[in-house]
This record gives sequence, structure tokens and C-alpha cells, in this order.
Amino acid sequence: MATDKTRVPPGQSVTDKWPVLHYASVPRFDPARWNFRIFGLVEQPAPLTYDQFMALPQSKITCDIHCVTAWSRLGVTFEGVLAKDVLGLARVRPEARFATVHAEQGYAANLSLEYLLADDAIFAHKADGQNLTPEHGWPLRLVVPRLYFWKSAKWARGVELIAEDRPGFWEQRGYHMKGDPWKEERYGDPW
Ligand SMILES: Nc1nc2c(c(=O)[nH]1)N[C@H]1C(S)=C(S)[C@@H](COP(=O)(O)O)O[C@H]1N2
Ligand SMILES: [Mo]
Repeated sequence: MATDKTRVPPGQSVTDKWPVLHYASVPRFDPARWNFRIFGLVEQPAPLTYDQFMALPQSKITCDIHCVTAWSRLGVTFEGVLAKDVLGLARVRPEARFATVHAEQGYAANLSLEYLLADDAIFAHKADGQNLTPEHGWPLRLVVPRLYFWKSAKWARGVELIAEDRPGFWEQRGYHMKGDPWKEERYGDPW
């Protein structure tokens, strides 16, 4: 099938593979200890157990993923809980404008709430009908299709709602605070 070029952001090449990219090692998953925290600027901080998280209403989205290292993979279907449904449980306060998504081993990514509350941002446990592999973020990863893939934290463990944007793991190391692939927001201003 020919690639629809209008789906590929500038400077990206399409691959049929799904590369594995991350800092540090693949964390071990212990369902008895795992929890998911929604905290910061919320009316009601909501810590969820694994069973509680998995019992939330399930959704599916199909999207393209764009890594800042220039590969794109088109048409992946993710299944899980929409981020807006997760955040709805804690009732986000009006002052919150950004979020830091926290993951295992200190990884974090910041993004504007506009992207996290959109209809296409999902905390996923399945990709293309199969459970995510540990390398791709099992038991739970964020997928934010409209931002470069480093914002899509694997092994996600919580969301912190904040008023002012604060750099996450890669953003502290020079990646862009926003990361829109259509604008090629790959790297931020030099410090
Ligand atoms: N927890 C965590 N999530 C992460 C990363 C990481 O280092 N740790 N790397 C990010 C980067 S840079 C990319 S490109 C994607 C890669 O996801 P994949 O390995 O499923 O392709 O995960 C993102 N999420
Ligand atoms: Mo990346």
C-alpha cells in the first residue's frame, strides 16, 4: 500500500517496524504494588490500584506515531483508558494548564493539558489487539498521537497537574517543551 504522504510530518521516514527506545532498563511489573496517582491541581487526588485502573471504561484509538529520531509508524490501534476519563476521576482544577506524566524509574514528560484532555490521548495496555510487550511499556503507557513519541511515557504511574509548564526528562536534556511533529519542534532553545 502506498504511503499517504500527507500523514507524514516533515523530516520523518515511515517504517513498518516498531523500534524500541528508552532510557534505563525495562522495569519489573508487580500488580500488587502498582498504583496510578493523579495529584497536584485536582479537587480529589485519586490513587488507583491496578484492578481499579483496568476496570475503567475502555476505549480504542487508531493513530500514527512519530519519534523525534525521524521514524514514523502509521496506523497503530491502541486500547486502554482515555486520559480524559482517567483525569475526570480526580476533577482537574481550573488553574491546571499543564501536566507532568510520571513513569517508573524517574522518567517524566511534560505536556499541555490541551493534548492530554483531547479525544485521542490514551493510557494504553494493548497495541493492535495484543498486550503491550514489556519493552513497549507494559503494563501501561501513555500515547499522545499529536506530539513526538517521547511525550508518550512508557510504564506510566501517574499524572501531576500543574499551572506552569515544567520540563520532563528529555526536555531537561534539550528536547522541545511542546514537541509538535508538524512544526518540527524537536529541540528547544539552547540553555
Ligand atoms: N518511561 C519511559 N517512557 C518513554 C521513554 C523512556 O525512556 N522511558 N522514551 C520515550 C521515547 S524517546 C520514545 S521514542 C518512545 C518509544 O516508544 P517505543 O519503545 O514503544 O517505540 O517512548 C518514550 N517513552
Ligand atoms: Mo524518541
